[in-house]
Amino acid sequence: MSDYANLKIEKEADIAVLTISRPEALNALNSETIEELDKALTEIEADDSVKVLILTGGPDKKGNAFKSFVAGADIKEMVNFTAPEARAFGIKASVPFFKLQNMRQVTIAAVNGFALGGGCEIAMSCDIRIASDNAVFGQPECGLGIIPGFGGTQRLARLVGMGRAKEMIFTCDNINAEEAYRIGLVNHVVAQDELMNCAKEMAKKIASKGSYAVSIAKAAINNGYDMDIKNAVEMEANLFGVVNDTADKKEGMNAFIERRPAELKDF
Ligand code: DAK
Repeated sequence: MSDYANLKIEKEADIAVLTISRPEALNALNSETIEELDKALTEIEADDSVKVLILTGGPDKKGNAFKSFVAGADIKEMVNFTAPEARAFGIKASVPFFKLQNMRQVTIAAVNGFALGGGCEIAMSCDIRIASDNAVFGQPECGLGIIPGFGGTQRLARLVGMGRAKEMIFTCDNINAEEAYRIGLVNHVVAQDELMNCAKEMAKKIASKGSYAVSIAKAAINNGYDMDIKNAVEMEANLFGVVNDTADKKEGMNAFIERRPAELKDF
């Protein structure tokens, strides 16, 4: 993997951990970080050995690892944007955000502190969110005179329902991890020192399944979500036909019949 100024990538077996690291700005997303994210996600997606990606935030400048996941887009960069620059920034950022959502690997956000604005939005672009018990979520953009622009007006409503999304976006009130769990914004809340273990255990469990099947299931869920049910179920049937012809299907089903563990080959 390449070297990055604001990202760290570590690999443990078939799991990659991508850490956004701008200690001086609570990991806020500036243009450089967004460009790096795009490049890193392209590299990770092309790496056959990676089955699950965990996204997290690095420590702040005092070394506190649970201060911030991502404190939003970089306000100090955005403050002087012209309208064309703001538009270009949004277009640039939409690419890695969609990559997280649609890449073939499963993406898990391990949310270790503030997930505000673009931080909440990047977590929502991942497949699954696990939060430390001190995590804070919010969409403060309307208080800055802007609106969520990395998909927040769309993904938040899809995850928690329109009423709760509107309340969070219009009031700019932050919510804590328990409330985020209660409304379905996060899948699990765990103690701070359990966060990475929990994310890695889930990643290992997902990686132990047929990764080709998992990636096709991810595509089926994502693509079907905005379709009408009839077309979505037809699309699912077509994808079922694709996985029906794999070595993993033969092995998975024969292993069940022969009462032995399956040895899946990911194709
Ligand atoms: N940008 C830049 N710097 C930030 C930052 C941010 N989002 N958040 C924190 N920092 C910096 C602080 O300025 C401070 O730097 P120094 O003063 O030490 O140099 C350092 O990080 C530590 O922060 P604090 O001193 O403020 O730490 P506290 O514990 O007191 O407070 C906090 C933590 C997270 C509550 C506070 O820092 C805060 O409220 N931060 C801003 C949170 C926020 O409003 N985030 C949303 C940003 S708006 C677009 C698409 C999307 C977006 C924009 C455009 N287009 C399509 C064009 C997205 C917008 C957003 O995300």
